[in-house]
Amino acid sequence: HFLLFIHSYLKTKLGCTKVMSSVSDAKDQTYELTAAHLEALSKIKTLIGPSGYITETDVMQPHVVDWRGIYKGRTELVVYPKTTQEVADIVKICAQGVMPIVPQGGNTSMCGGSVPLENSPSIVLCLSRMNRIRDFDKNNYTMTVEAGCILQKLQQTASESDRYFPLSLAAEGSCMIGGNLATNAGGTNVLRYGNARELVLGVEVVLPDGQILEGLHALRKDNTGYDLKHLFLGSEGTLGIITAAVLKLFPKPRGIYAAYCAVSSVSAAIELLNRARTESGDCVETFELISRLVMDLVLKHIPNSQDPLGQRYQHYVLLELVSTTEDNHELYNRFESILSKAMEDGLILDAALAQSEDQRQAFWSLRENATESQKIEGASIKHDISVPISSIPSFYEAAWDAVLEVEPEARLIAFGHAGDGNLHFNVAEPETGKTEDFINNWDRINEAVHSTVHKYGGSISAEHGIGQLKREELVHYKTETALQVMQKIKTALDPNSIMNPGKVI
Ligand code: FAD
Ligand code: 2HG
Ligand code: ZN
Repeated sequence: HFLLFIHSYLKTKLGCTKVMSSVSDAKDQTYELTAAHLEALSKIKTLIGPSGYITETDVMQPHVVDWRGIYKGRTELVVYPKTTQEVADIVKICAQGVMPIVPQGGNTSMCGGSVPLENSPSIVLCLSRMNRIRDFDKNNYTMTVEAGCILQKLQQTASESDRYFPLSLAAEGSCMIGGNLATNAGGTNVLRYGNARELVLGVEVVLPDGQILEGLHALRKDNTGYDLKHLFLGSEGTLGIITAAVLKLFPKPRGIYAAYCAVSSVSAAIELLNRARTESGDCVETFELISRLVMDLVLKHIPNSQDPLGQRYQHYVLLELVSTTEDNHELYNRFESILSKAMEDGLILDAALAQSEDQRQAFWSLRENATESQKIEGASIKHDISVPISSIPSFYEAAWDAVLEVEPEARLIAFGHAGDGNLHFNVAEPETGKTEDFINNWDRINEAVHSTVHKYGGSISAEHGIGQLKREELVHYKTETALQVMQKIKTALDPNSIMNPGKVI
């Protein structure tokens, strides 16, 4: 029911989704294909051959519906190129026929960026078959990979050669590196290693006219003019298609220690972060805040989940320290003393320090299943926000007060990367189930959270991007000048707007 209301809400508001009807229903088609479109489709089919594309509506379904089940688009064809040259040839055909292209990786976007619109023609270009590791240079601490490599596979490849690729997020088993780079993904290790943008030395991109921009440089220093790769990192497929990238690797950690801590308040959590960073010699790899409702949902919906602490608390932190040296007892002992001191000082109310890899994984399962369990509970109005780390406690309070003014019975599902100043400040409908009223308040709830974010100098999209979900809101929170510069870049590279139209700007 919740999704049904979201569909109808978005349909009324944006005119771009369907209310539970089949996307294949021809009579619902709201656009017509031109002769140029038909020619482009036919040329793509001939170029790639029958094993490289699909057109059957039911088989294409997973490519046109987003992970959250909010956006349902339609497409004429899904194509799976195997090489950069094939991508370039497809894009050239599309440029000639002015046929829009939606680049797609694992389709785990949180903001409807990876699925086509419902009311305009497009093809989906899925990178999943471009999944080779082209080069692994252990001594240069780099690997050159194709866009369709699954993130988890890249982490494993690095690890097998005693190296570390630190990008990590709950969707890592299905998201692809091209999608990670196109969204400048964050995840749980940003505090120590930076977000996806900071893990890239070079990219290869197919531009909207079909030219290949060769930029697979494995250099840590290169100041030869504008650094073009940054245009494409975080551009959500609106400026070109990333086909390959050179990724930075790091020494593999020798010891990882995880603690699940109940903290006395959000501000105690931030004080704990400060202490952990300074007192560990800046060895904090992860600092994730988890509110009680998140724990409740995971315990309710995810089999075999267990609360590591005996009692209920309001806020938790999953804190990890890493050591890159073999002898890591010293760090473990320091971790224990940081925790006991924080307990003496009332910052921590209770804590469990993982004694085995299984225990550590069990802690992570509580955190990583936050999104999945929310989905099972009935979706929520998500706010992927960031503010300066020091402002998190006062932001948290102010934003929640503002939401309660709109919907006094709303439930707060707050969690995420507090160590980066990034919270998933998600608002769930009241338990009493006034779904329709709640959804009708969508704009007001967004406004309550986002205007508070703005007041604290924050961002309305810390890591998920803009996609379709926040496109309308972006104009309220970016300056006129910034929007103009973005538009100029878009027009310069993609004058016919064939790259992922209807997304970002
Ligand atoms: P897709 O969803 O397929 O695409 C995302 C965007 O990139 C789209 O706009 C698409 O058009 C574009 N794109 C895809 N591939 C290319 C390409 N090769 N070239 C150009 N454009 C391309 N995100 C975070 O940042 N941090 C998290 O912690 C996090 N956790 C998540 C947890 C769960 C359970 C889920 C479902 C999602 C999570 N996400 C998170 C969001 C999502 O996983 C990331 O945005 C991810 O980087 C998207 O990768 P993907 O391969 O699925 O890309
Ligand atoms: C995470 O950190 C993701 O797990 C998803 O960014 C956040 O569900 C969400 O809002
Ligand atoms: Zn996140």
